[in-house]
Amino acid sequence: QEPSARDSVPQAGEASLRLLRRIGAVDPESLDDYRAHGGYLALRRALEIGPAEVVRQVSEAKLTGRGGAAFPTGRKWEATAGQPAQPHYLVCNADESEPGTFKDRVVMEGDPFAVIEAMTIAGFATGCSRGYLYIRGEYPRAVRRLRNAIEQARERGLLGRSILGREEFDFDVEIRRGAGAYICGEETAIFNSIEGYRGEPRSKPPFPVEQGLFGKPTVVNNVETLINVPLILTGGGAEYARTGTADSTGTRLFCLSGNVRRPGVYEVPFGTTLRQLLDLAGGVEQDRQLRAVLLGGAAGGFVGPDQIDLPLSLEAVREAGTTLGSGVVLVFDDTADLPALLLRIAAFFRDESCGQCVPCRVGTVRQEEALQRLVRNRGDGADDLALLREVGRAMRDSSICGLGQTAWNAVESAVDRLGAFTARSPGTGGPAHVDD
Ligand code: L3W
Ligand code: SF4
Repeated sequence: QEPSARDSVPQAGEASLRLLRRIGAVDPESLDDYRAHGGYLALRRALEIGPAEVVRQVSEAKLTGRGGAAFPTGRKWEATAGQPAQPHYLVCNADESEPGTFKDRVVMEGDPFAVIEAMTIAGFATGCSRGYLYIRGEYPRAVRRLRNAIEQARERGLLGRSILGREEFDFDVEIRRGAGAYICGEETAIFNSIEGYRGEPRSKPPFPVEQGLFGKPTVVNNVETLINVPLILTGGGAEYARTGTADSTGTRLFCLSGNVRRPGVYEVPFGTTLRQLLDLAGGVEQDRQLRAVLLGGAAGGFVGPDQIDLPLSLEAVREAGTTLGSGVVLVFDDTADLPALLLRIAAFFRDESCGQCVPCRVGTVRQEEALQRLVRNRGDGADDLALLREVGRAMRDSSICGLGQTAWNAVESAVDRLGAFTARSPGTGGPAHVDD
């Protein structure tokens, strides 16, 4: 049975909820209820102030992308809006496939009209007449709710021609479903998938803002990034930027899972420490010792218990050599078998590599093989550790896309920060099971 959106939302800390404030409170199938909860005020405001001022407010808010790379949204929008080639397209990346990531699902299931309103504002600001919502195929409830939201918005003049009576503003949204490939969350692989080709990434540059979907200027934003925009417009960009830290403004949705007492999606201001976040979720299950936290997902990296007071801001995690990625906080207690976990991550990248470029196609296989040998030898393999580093660097430096560039991050952090092959976790017992 599918859990309801409400099941995934924490009870603790609700007073500070902004992005999640309507979830569980609004009827996700009713446009009237969405309006009764403040819906569509931001679109009206956008139409009043005009596209250039919307982009200015988003830049002033210092909004950054929430899909993993944290690129400044205002810069992306400005670049797209200024392109002479027509038409412009908007793509909402809802292919949420990073292991341990489920925040966008909660938003799409619990507050689908917010996603459609935010896409409409983004389309207005960047001069797009068409938006594609590329959604993970394994999210049937989210698809149903978004489809319903699109239909209701169309019926009420909030999508389609002359939105809210503005003759010059036509914008509509089409849903496209992914088919289970992780790589189809990469922005240019999405373009190929929508155009009917194999979901393989394209080389960048040119960046999508210049040549994206169907070769036209395209703005691609993650679901969580977009739903910040109505908040920015109703409160103002400067006011928005007062939450969080100087360089990481606003709140962030974190997906807590693993050995934590109350897993779920938690919304906290940037700069909240990892310890505070874990405390919100009730701490480590059964009061066991913390062994590690995977921050940012398989493409992110591990941090150890010595980094529990790390502030979760872009600048602090960068300094610590890691990333917030798509908001994954996967908690492992002292029974965790790290080598087995690394093997699982390596198998994931080997499976999901699209095979288009050599460093990633071959590197992900070599990485998994070296890890298998290390596990078999219980860490006694200096040659294999050196090989892992060499392969990891080659993947990072020369892969076409983020998958290959980040495929070594988690392994590197576990080797360097957690001593994955030198200090076995207490309670691990014998060597990890390996499938040859
Ligand atoms: C205009 C420039 N635009 C960069 C744009 C670019 C893209 C964005 C970031 O994502 C992350 C990784 C993992 N002019 C530009 C420009 N852009 N320079 O900015 O670009 P980039 O290339 O830094 O990163 P990316 O390849 O888009 C890599 C994460 O994605 N990841 C997995 C994510 C999974 C989820 C999920 O499940 N929800 O998000 C895998 O790699 O963390 O940091 O739009 O076009 N000069
Ligand atoms: Fe494909 Fe990997 Fe190359 Fe990306 S890095 S294009 S996933 S082979």
